[in-house]
Amino acid sequence: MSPSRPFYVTTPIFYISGTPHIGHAYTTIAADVLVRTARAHGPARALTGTDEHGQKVANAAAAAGMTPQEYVDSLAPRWRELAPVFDARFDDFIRTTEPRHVTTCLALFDRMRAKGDVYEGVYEGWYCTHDETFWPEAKLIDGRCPNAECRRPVQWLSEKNWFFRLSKYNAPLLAHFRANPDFLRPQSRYNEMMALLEEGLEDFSISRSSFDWGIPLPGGGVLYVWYDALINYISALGWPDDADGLFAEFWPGMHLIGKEIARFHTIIWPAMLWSADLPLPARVFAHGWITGDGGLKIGKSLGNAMDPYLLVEEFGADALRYFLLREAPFGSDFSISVDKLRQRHNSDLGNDLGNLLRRSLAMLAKYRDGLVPEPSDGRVSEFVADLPVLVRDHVSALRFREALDEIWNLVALLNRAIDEQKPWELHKAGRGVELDALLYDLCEGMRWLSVLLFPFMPTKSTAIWEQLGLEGTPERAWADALVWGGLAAGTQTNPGAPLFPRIEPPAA
Ligand code: ME8
Repeated sequence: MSPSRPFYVTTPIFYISGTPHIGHAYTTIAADVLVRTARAHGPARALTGTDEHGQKVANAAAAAGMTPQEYVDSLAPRWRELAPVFDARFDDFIRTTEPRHVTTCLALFDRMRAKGDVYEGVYEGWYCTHDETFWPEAKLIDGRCPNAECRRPVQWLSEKNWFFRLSKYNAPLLAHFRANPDFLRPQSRYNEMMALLEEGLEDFSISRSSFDWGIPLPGGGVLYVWYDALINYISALGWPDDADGLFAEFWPGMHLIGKEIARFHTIIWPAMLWSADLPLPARVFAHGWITGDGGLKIGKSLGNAMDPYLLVEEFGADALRYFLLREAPFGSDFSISVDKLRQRHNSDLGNDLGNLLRRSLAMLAKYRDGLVPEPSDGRVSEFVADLPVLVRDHVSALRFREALDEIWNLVALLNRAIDEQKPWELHKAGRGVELDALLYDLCEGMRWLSVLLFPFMPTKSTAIWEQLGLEGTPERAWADALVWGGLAAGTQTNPGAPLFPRIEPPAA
């Protein structure tokens, strides 16, 4: 996220036949916070989308009595609406069944083949048709499928397929990892991938000939679904037909993924790009998992805390966004529960932030008819001087929690200023200059909060902006907006509804 380079972030493309849940929302929200922060500093772009090929999709379509295309078309809208529900704003949504994606996949395949990295071979092994999985001989149990819920007989299957010479990129990948420890974060995932690289990589099949729901290859067969899926990150930038456009501006980008797909993104995908003489992704961050409710009670009004739509209904998108990024370090697993969410909603958001706005604007209304006094240059201006850089650095390094901690230090400072300086006493004692200085600090401090919080809580930070009586929205270039004294004297504030009205637990 350097000021000189345009910023590009992607989420995984989600399996179209899956059900959107809180984990998908998590990656989507994190990508949105990243790109909103980046947009405050220069050109930035975010991509999400759907992964629509593969045998499972074909089977599900058949079961639903539809063609695969009809089936994926019927499911795409529910994934398209995922980001907007969480107030996440993506520049593009790619579907792997779109012609623009097919063109890019075939062009990449041709490049890799021309390089001598794609060759024909026989893909064979023990296959369980029910599970659609190849099993190594050593894994079979009494010659049957090792999946405890299946245990059906397996068959020897042999397919003529295209293979990618992944082994050729083993040494370059090792060197790349060693020279760029930040290529994959957090450290735990980096260590895991290093272990795989040290073990050695084998070539693997990048096409299938036993089914046909995929991108067809000229000589027969279809592309393997993961090979096809990874390419979405550059097909959405128009490579190769429009390689001088978005691709030239935004590639290489950064991939945000869950930890289970690190191997595809940091070993296979970079090798594919290398083979096609294209730049590797700039960075990959493999975040942790949201686990079940960890045995914690789920409120009666919510059947399932993992359903992100219900959570948004109950708490609003901004509170959910805040909770997910404040609750745990981004690389770690964590569990969520409605109780924890409610608690953070009521304390951090309602008491700390919401009451700060309410109290400050109420005092301004009472003592100064709601008009912002002359700018002061006191303690708060010194405190905030480094804040934009700190917050931006934390966000760029995916330390969302730490970024919010820094912002909350300002919230705490402003609340403390009220408690310690007691504006009601200043007023009673006729100490008007000090009262003006304090009221200005509070209003200007909240203007800063509104700008800094915009990437995390776009709707509520806009409400703060509006209650301060400001025009437009807090979506601004930080370099211009975060200058102390930006709030003009005489601005008529406009107190409104509480930001985060208290949410009571359901009656027992
Ligand atoms: O893997 N906690 O798609 P997918 C946190 N199509 N994040 C979670 C999560 C959880 N419990 N569950 C899912 C695929 N995610 C492929 C990707 S990319 C070229 C192809 C998030 O629908 C997380 O980002 O299974 C994870 O990597 C992704 O959803 C998996 O989504």
